[in-house]
Amino acid sequence: MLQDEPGHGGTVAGRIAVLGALAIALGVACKTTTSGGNGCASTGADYVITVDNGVAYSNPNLTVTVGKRVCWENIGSTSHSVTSDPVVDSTVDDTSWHLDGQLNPELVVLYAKFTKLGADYHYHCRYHQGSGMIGTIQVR
Ligand SMILES: [Cu+2]
Repeated sequence: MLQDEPGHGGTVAGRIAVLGALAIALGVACKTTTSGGNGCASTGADYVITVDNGVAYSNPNLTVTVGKRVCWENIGSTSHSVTSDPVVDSTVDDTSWHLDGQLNPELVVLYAKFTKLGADYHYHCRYHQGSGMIGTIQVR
């Protein structure tokens, strides 16, 4: 399990940190690369979006209900990110949407604040946005 991996001491719960004064539920956790990636499974996420050595999220257009937890996991060896797009229209978008998670192969990114019914949460990869690596979470 995670706590046995050299160089990543501590418990899973200890590594899933709530960051920021606004209590945005962004967490990162180590995962065991030798087991094929159980990192997101260890977070209890409702949905898992994977990335690999390509330039696409596995499910770039995901629809969830309010309050679900989405976890991004890197199953390849190329670094990516999960980075929120700027909010364009505050009447339809969630102005609390701020996420910039580094998605290295040994990390997962968990976000659990999809709280605005009807909103679209747009995001991209900082490194591969120009290649079309974008995604949207729709809350319906
Ligand atoms: Cu990328």
